[in-house]
Amino acid sequence: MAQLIDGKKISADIKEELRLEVETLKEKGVSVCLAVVQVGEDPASCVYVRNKTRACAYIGIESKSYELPESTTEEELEELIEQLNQDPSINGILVQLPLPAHIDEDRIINLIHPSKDVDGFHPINVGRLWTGEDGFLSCTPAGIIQLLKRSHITLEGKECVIMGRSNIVGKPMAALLLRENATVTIAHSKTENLKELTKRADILIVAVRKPKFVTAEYIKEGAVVIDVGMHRNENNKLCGDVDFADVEPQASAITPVPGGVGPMTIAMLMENCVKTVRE
Ligand code: BQF
Repeated sequence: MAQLIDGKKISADIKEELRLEVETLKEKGVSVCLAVVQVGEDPASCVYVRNKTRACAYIGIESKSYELPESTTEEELEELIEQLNQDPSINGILVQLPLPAHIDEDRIINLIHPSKDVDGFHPINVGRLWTGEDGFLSCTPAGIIQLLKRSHITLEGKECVIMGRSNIVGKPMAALLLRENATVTIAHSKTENLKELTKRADILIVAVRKPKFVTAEYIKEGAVVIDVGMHRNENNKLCGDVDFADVEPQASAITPVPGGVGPMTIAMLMENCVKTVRE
């Protein structure tokens, strides 16, 4: 039986630590405010935004919601971002992705001031990550590092394989694992002999955006398996990129979906929000 890595519990621990820190900050007259910007009403995005504003409320972070219609132009969104950049009462800016197809995501990300970039997507923060300077970390990879550390899984010298090369998960995940002295390989859709590669992994991070893509054949006996996927099946049930029932007997530790990486993404967003006001 594999150890179940409980993201719900670990994220609750982190949120409790942050709640106490925010309480102390309030006594010193310091408050935190997050601007949450959503364009359109994609149902999944609505759930994610609600998770984020709820977490803010729990921790004592103020949140201001900006719900814009699907028809919002890029110029209108840019104007809002610039206004939030200038507003000293706003500490962090979160623009929920994906944006509608007529808006250039990269342009918007580049516009958010790096000091308010709590998603850690701005190229300045990406550069800081790769050079080892202090900055905002991409929430999902940062959450995965916390999951592993707080589960007492050592990273130093371990062979880590990341499946997926996105700017949001795969690439920053590689940087963070390197920082922990792991040996890192990124596999992607063009990788040859994929299973041979993934079977070498002591720690396999799966972010391929394909439901139940990874089966036992991809896994070395005793590997740690981290599932970043988030899909809804025919019965509206959540599942990941990993076929959990098939892989679990082969793994030494594994994250469930839901209750694995997802809650950690939210916890690390909260961490970044608090970081905006730390000394
Ligand atoms: C859980 C996200 C894909 C694309 C854009 C808790 C979340 C999810 C699951 C959540 C995600 C996924 C978020 C659980 C935010 C994670 O209990 O398992 C929380 O809210 N997430 C997002 O903002 O954008 C996404 C996945």
